[in-house]
Amino acid sequence: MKTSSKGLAGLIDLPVITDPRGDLTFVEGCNHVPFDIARVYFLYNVPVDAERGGHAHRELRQVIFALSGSFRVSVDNGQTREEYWLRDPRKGILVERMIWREMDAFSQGAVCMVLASHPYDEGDYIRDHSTFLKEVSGS
Ligand code: T46
Repeated sequence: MKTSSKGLAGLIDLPVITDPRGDLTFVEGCNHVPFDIARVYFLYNVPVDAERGGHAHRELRQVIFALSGSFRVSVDNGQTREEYWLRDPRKGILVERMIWREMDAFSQGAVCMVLASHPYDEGDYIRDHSTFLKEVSGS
C-alpha cells in the first residue's frame, strides 16, 4: 500500500499502467486502501458553486478521488483545519473516522469517486459541527 501522511488526511497513490492506448489505474481493498471496500459512490453534475460534505463519521473511513476535474476538500479534527486539492485521478486522500470534511470549488464536470469502508448508515453521520466538537473532544 502506498500511503503517506503529512497531515490530517493520508495520501493514497494508486498504481498506473501506461501504454500507447492510455493509462490504466486500479484499486484493491486492503491493498491500495487500508480497508475492505464496502461501498463506492460518485458525485457528478456538481454545480461549481456547490458545497458538499459538512459532516463527520463516527466509524466510516473513506478515500476520496477526483476522477475528473478538481475540487477542494477541507478536513478538521476539531483543533486543526487543512485543505487538500484533488485533481489527479491516481491520487486520493484517506479521511479517517471523526474528521469533519467539507468539499467545494468543484471545477466544471468534476467527478468525485469515494471508496467507503462501510455501507451507508445515516446514524454514523454527525451533521452538526458543535456536536462533532463535543464528541471529538470526548466530552
Ligand atoms: C462524504 C462526502 C465526501 C445514500 O442514500 N447513500 C449513500 O451511499 C450516500 C453517500 C448518500 N446517500 C444519501 C443521503 C442523502 O439523502 O444521499 C443524500 C445526499 O448525501 P449527503 O448530503 O451526505 O452527500 P455529501 O456529498 O454531502 O456527502 C457525501 C457522503 O454522504 C459523505 O459520507 O464523506 O460525500
